Amino acid sequence: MLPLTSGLGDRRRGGWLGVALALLACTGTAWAEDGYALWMRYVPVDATSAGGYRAHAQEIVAPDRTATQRVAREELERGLAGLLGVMPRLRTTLGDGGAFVLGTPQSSPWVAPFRRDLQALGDQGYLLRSARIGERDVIVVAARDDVGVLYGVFHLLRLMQTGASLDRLEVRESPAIARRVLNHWDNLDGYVERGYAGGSLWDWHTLPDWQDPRYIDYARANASLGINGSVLNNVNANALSLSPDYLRKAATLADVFRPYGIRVYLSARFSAPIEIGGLATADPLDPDVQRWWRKKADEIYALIPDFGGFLVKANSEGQPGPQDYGRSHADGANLLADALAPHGGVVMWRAFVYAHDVPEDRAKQAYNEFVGLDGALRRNVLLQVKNGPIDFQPREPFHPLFGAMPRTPLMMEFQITKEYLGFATHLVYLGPLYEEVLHADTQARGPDSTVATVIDGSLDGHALSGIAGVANIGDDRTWSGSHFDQANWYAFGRLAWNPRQSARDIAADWVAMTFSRDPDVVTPVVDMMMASREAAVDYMTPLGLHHVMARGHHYGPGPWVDGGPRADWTSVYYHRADRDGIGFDRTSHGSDAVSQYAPAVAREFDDVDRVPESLLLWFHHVPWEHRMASGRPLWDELVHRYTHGVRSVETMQATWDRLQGRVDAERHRHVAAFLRIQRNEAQWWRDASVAYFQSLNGRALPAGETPPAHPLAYYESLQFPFAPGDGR
Ligand code: BDP
Repeated sequence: MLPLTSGLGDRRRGGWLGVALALLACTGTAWAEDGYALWMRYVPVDATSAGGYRAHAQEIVAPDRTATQRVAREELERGLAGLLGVMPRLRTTLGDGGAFVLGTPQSSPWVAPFRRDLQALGDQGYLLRSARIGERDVIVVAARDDVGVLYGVFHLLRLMQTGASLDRLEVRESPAIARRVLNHWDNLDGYVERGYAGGSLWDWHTLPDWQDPRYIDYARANASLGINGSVLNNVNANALSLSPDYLRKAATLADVFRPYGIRVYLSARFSAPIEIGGLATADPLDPDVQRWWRKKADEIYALIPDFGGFLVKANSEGQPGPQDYGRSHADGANLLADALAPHGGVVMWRAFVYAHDVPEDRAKQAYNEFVGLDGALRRNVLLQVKNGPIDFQPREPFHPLFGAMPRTPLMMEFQITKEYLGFATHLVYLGPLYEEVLHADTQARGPDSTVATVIDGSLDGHALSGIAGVANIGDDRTWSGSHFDQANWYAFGRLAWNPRQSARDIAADWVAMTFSRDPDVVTPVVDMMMASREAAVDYMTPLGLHHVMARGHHYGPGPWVDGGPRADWTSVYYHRADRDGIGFDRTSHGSDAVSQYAPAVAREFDDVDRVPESLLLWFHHVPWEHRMASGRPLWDELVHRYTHGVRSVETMQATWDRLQGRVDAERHRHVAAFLRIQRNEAQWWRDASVAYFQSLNGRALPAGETPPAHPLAYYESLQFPFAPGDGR
């Protein structure tokens, strides 16, 4: 078997050889279905669809002057070779056959007539249209800029990969959010914090001299989704990443990514002026410090002219920051913003901040810290807010800062890597989680003030807008540590482009491109994916429970976690269970976190009869007898949910088993093995949690429920010193 998929995107293999290889790849047996190709497999389409597509595929009429123009054309060639087994003629003028016509009004005379149609599109938007030019039927991929054309090509390929018709084609797309960014929590030594997909993709040691072809495939995958930024290093940053040597390495990655419309950003360590600048302070009001950052920005832009900017974690979990000098987060953010502003860079300042001395319900702290800074941040600062007020839990209410800072562009931070959702071994499709948050109504300016309208800038009229996903990408052959985790990268990218899309539709596209277009595969797999997040919530943190994972590495259950350096790093702080009841009272009678939401939302969350049951224990401390909508007492309902979570995974296993023979054996086996792990770990979660809460309330199990397999002490004794991804 040929290792065909390695370095599939290596442009040095371009031209006829690349096409020949792609054709060979399509003959069937030579294709290694190891997941490397992601959703860009370009396997042959059925004969009927192919007939329709081939009519257009005699020529590609495209400009060939810029690197982006070239990669757009090459991607189309690669796609057509795989999907249809054809090698269209490449032309810069229109010939006499059916053609795909690519370009911008400036780069192509054939696209110039569409100038007016493109006016309504935003930057990077594109138009796909079937049109007649002279006597010829063509498919036009038109945009205002080259990157828009590249995005349009990927969209066109998606249509073909999913078997859509190209007749009467009329697609207009513009990104809703300007900065669509991956955050890599990659350390300079190659370790990925909260990474479950192997080591870092970036080989800092061999950069800048060696450019791993995989960097190109990474860029292709992101461009296929419209992701246009990459923060290369961990938010728990090492100042060395700003040193001349590492900047040269980053500049090389920027060079590789540039044709694909991806800008490089770096996480900046606030104390870098001390650590690599030799200054005695990093005080943001110190003129030497200000000068240092300005010079640093100049140095970066000399190497990376389109550098995106800095991401900063400051005064959070031990990271240095402006408060070390008695200054505010605004002072800190503005210091860096002023240094970047002359070059057009932005600061993405993280709101994931909670105090050292734990004075308050942790869920309230970021809001308290930042809400008063509205209007105090420079125009090139985005405040990057995690989706919920605690920390990437299987379910959280939306963060109360969304809608609360009208004068500040707020950026979303989602986690794609599944730190709290079973790592890469659990099949949990995050599309529904993202969708739930984006569609949540903050009610900040009345109804329909959804989180999506906050972050796309439309609610308060911000041109600067952004969304970040903490990447689940590593050097594992599958990129994401499992086949199904690729779907989370994919869904993040698609929703970043258009946060109003449905998670189900996105899943359907992904399955069709990744596994099979056969509806007998797509339908059950999509159903399985759509149910998977709720399954994980049920077996891990039902009814609004949160942060009950094992300490540190967060692998497996740890509802008993207590003691240690700070209360809000323990589980008992969050669930507050005892003999009589369970849940965190965040109502107006408790920590009053509810008051951080707009009044209509606050009233709903505050009222035990109106709060969604899925968030009950997030906002309320209730007795074990509390009557649930099902008619069951809370305790019975809790156990029922845990068990239901396990059963849901069994249903997923059964679905997957039935697909044997319809999905290639290589990936089928891999997924089946991971589902077995998930099934066993779901049972572990259920049993450990039931045993623990039962030890507090002394209640009998509801009728029909199986007792945990082991006594509580057994679950408490389990140790996993080498669980992956732990912070260090
Ligand atoms: C937590 C992670 C930790 C990160 C932190 C952050 O456990 O590794 O550094 O978030 O977002 O969820 O800064």
